Amino acid sequence: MKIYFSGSISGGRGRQALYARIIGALRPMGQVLTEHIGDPSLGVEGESNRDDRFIHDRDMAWIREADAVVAEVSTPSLGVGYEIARAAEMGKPVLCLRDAAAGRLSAMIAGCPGVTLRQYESEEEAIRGAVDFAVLLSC
Ligand code: 6IA
Repeated sequence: MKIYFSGSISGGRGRQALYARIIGALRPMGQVLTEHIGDPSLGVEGESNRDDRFIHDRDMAWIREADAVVAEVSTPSLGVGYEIARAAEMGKPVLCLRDAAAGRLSAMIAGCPGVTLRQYESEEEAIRGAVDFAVLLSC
């Protein structure tokens, strides 16, 4: 199974360590196409050696190729919201993980049919949510 993990870059890298933990937990379930999202050396400037069009087209191709999208939505990010919307439109299963203590989630994500929203109280719960989703899809 190919999984597209979506997490904030320009929106802020405060949850990068959690992204890395989720990606690490998903890795045994298949191929995570976006390992770089968890990379601590990737800052808010993103991949500065790539131009925007390259990044957009590559990421869209990966979403098309993916069997599922797992998005961490606690840090507001235009790019994450865009990826969720495009994936939902393609009919891909989309899981959104959200820290229950984070600010209000946009109704455009919380109310999007085709998006499964899972709130978590701890990082362990977030990781379990991602793994349960992948297990369910691989059955
Ligand atoms: O709006 P954000 O940057 O927070 O959006 C993050 C999401 O969009 C992630 O899930 C990525 O898959 C994708 N994305 C957005 N920007 C980049 C990027 N560099 N590199 C890789 N993925 C990205 C931006 C580089 C630019 C500042 C020159």
